[in-house]
Amino acid sequence: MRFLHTGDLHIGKTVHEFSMLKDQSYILNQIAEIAKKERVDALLIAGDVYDRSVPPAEAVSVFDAFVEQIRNLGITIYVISGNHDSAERLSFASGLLKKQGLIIEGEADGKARQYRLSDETGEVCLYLLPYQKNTQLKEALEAVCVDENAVNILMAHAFAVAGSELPKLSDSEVLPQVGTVDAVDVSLFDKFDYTALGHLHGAQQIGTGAVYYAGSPLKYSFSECNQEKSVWLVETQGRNVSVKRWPLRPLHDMREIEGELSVLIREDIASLADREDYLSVTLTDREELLDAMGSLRTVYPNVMKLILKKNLAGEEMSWESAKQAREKSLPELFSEFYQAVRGEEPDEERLAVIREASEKAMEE
Ligand SMILES: [Mn+2]
Repeated sequence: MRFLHTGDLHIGKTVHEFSMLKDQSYILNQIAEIAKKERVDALLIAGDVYDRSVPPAEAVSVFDAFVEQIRNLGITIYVISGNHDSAERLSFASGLLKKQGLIIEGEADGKARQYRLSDETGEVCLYLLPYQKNTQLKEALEAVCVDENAVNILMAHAFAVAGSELPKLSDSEVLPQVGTVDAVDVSLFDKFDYTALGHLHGAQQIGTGAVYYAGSPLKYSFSECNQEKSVWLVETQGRNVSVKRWPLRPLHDMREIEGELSVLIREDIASLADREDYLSVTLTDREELLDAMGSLRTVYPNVMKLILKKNLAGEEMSWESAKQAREKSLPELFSEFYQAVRGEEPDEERLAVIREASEKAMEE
């Protein structure tokens, strides 16, 4: 049998105030294309369907269109809740939907739900474990009695590590834990032939067994700039399991660029890559810039983040100059500030107002 493993869709997420809905629709469509091309039997969605427990209406519509598209291909869908989902809301009408080939396991009750699938290639036992506390998760896993005559596949939403080795982490995961204290060890999954995990946003294998994170289908933070997003194609044949990576191509990629404003907005520079990519721009200019974001966005409409290199740590005022600043009078400091912001000396009228205010302050 053939499965497609994805997760951490985070439908409805905004990144630096940009809605990702169009990008999400686009990438879900691509996942449906892959599912169709590979003629998979089932789609596994390993939690964090939505970004919030109360998703915006548009996000629900996007997911609704996606499940319909997949079901129209005759593919069964298995979904578990992640830490971002509301288990109850996600489970709405799940009893009815089950009969329609959309299986949603939202509510954690310390037990793994078991589904049995079979065709001419053999039997598969699928265990679904919605997001829950580690103690419950461990108990549920220990209680699972795998079928030695079938391929045993587990789907869970958890933070798994192999020994003391820290997995690849991203900024968009919002992990409440630090280090590996709250993680579960990968050895817990030893009895399964494939473990389809959700929670971490970088696609990766944990340890040396068949334990895989699908990762989010899109880059949701600049810490994921260099990740390649993908889905896993899992094929079972008798008691054997093979895993293949299918890369995803986003509508807009996420990149970081750095340089002087005047250079970055040059036509020959901007045309080197897709200018509609989501960008984090670091400007190296030393002088003050008026409306740098506005200038950048005329060339790169999707600038998400602007960093001024001269404001970065290491360029802070030294103790010497801080002391000098303290010894300066208020009108002197105002003149310097005005000069820095406006590029010219303040006029006499403005200075008079500051002098007056300064003298008043001294009197009090
Ligand atoms: Mn997630």
